[in-house]
This record gives sequence, structure tokens and C-alpha cells, in this order.
Amino acid sequence: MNIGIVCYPTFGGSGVLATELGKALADKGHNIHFITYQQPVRLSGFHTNIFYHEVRVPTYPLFDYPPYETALASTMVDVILNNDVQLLHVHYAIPHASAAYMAKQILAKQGIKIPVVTTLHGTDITLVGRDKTYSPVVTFSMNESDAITAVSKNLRDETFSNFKMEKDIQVIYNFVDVKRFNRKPIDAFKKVISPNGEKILLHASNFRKVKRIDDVVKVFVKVNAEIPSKLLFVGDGPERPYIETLCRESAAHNEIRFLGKQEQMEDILAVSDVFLLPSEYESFGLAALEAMAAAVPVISTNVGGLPEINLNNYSGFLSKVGDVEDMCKNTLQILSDEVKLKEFKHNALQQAMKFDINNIVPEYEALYKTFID
Ligand code: GMT
Repeated sequence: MNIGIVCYPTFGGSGVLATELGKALADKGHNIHFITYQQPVRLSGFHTNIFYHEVRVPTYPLFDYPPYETALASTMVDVILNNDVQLLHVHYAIPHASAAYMAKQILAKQGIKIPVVTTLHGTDITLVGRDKTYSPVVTFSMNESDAITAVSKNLRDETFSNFKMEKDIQVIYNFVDVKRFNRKPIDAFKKVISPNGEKILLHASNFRKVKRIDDVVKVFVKVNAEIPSKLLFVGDGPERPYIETLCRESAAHNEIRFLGKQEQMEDILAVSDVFLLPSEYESFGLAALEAMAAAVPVISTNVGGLPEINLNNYSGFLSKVGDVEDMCKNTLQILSDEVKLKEFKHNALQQAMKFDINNIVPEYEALYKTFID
């Protein structure tokens, strides 16, 4: 099949998932055409079946806001016409689904029918899409898609509750390549991070308010008072300066390290003992799944799609949003007992295997095949 994939090229979960999907499909022999404004961060190296088409947005003094959606729709048309693309799969509704609708209409005038699959990822529905500034366009373009998928049951339900849907939404869970993440720790790296065998707690995100990273700091300060430990932060975003200040003022400031944006997450996960995700909302929590694939138990909140991924008292623990005491208690329970830690690590990996790339990617292929003969 010749598939066009549209996504955000950044470190966010939707872009990561879309890129990993494209790479997996290319490995299976399909031709994949990425259409984005930058090379996706997880798209490195050369692959015979992968093509990258950059959306350029020419500026003009009149434009206070360069018309990205227009440039994207035009690039979609151009890529489809010149590469025999048979289906467009857009990740994140805004503005990808509406740009796809526009491209579809332009091509229809030329007698070309291009099916559009829209995958909803989370904030395109829950935080941003629901806003009345966007919701009429999001509702219309979702309903005009030939198929809609959501990354968890929770996100599907949220979409039905908040938008006037005229179409069914298929749940296709996010996935992880367990083989890639289940790595042996690099001893030299572990020695640098925890020279005296301290336990390593990890948080990775785009440092947005919805992640409640101050709760990560609060949990760590309490844990650190009980057991020798280190906290690693991976990622970057608007909340980082505030979080850095909070850490600097905390009792455990010498035990916290900010690693910034990292491409080799598997090596960092391999040395970690617990992953903290105290978010206000997560439609799925791809970062938590990647942690579990590296046999790292997850301490998370119980909101959104998280209970579908992280099983309480099995692959980790779930707490109410903001319940720092409970998250701290749960972390200590895992970290202070080596037998328990081993058991939770094993369970985390078992749970991640249910979402292995080899189980999920065929679901997308089957969906595409309903539109392509
Ligand atoms: O979490 C973010 O702010 C990034 C966002 C994105 O669009 O990249 O993540 C959303 O999509 C991910 C991939 O499907 C999910 O794993 C995240 O849970 C989801 N974020 C939220 O729902 C807040």
C-alpha cells in the first residue's frame, strides 16, 4: 500500500506514535509518505520505503499568522498526485483532519478518491478541540473522515460525550516495540547517575501543566527522605523553568538531574527503577507504556486511559490526581523491597507485551485494507 502519514514531528506522543507506525509499515513493505513541517524526531536513518515531504509555509508581510493549514492541504494534494498515495492517515485532529478534508475535496474535483483516516490522540479532543474556537471545525472534519480511531476507550468515550458524532470510533491502542525497549542497562551510565546504587526515579514528558510535574518533585522529595534515590527528568517544555526552580529550592536538589530532550529513551529507561506520571489527564500515556516495555513499573494517576494501560498493584500503582501521599507510599512499597521490585518489573513487561507493535500494527493495516482493494 502507498500511505500518506500526517503528524506533528515533535517529541509529543502523537508524533512519536505516527512515526513508529510509519516505520513499522515500511518494514512490512508498504510505501510511507510522511507529510510534516520538519523531519519527525523518531525518523532517522535511511529506509527505502520511507519518503519525507516537508510542508513549507511561505511568509508574506501581510500574514501575522502564516496559513499553515492551507500549505498543508496543498502539500497533501501534491504528494498524493505525484506518488500514487492511496490513503491519508492523519494523527491529531487539529488542523490535520480539516486540511485532509480540503485535500480530499480538491482531489475529488479531479476524479480522485482519497480515503482519510483520522486518529485522535488526546488533547485534540480534551483540551484544545473542545474549545469553541475549534470545535465546529473539529466536529465537522472528524465526521467527514472515512474512519476515526482513538488511542483508548476513554478517549473514544470522551469524544462521544463532547462532540456531536455521526460516525463510530474504532479503538486502536498505541503500541510499543518491546524488543527495542527491553534492554540491558549500560553499566557506565548507571554508575554516573547513581554511583552508590541509589534507586532511580524517572519522569519524561513535554513539561506541560497537564503533566502536574510539581507532584513528581513532591513525591520524590518524600521518597528521597526515606531511601537513597535519584530523580531524572527527560524532556522540555513551558513548565521546565518553574520546575527547575522548585527542585533547586527542595531538600533533594542535589539528587535531581534534568537531561533535556533525549532520543535514546531506551538507555535511560534501562537504568530506571520507577516511572512517575502524575498527570491531570492522559488519553493513553505512551511514555508510561515505553517505561513498562523497559520493565519499569509506573506510578501514575487513575485518569483518562491510564487504567487501561497501567494495572493497579500489578504493573505499578494508580492514585487520584494530586494524591502525593498515596503516590509516595506506592513508590516506597515498590522500591524498598527487592522481591517486590523484581515482581513489578516482570509484570510491567508482561503488561507492555499486550501492546506490542506486532499485535497493534496489523489492526491499522486491516483498517486501511477496508478502503484499498
Ligand atoms: O501529552 C501531550 O501533551 C502530547 C500529546 C500529543 O498529542 O502528542 O499526547 C497525547 O497523545 C499521546 C499519544 O497518543 C498519548 O499517549 C497522551 O496520553 C496524550 N496526551 C494527553 O492526553 C494529555
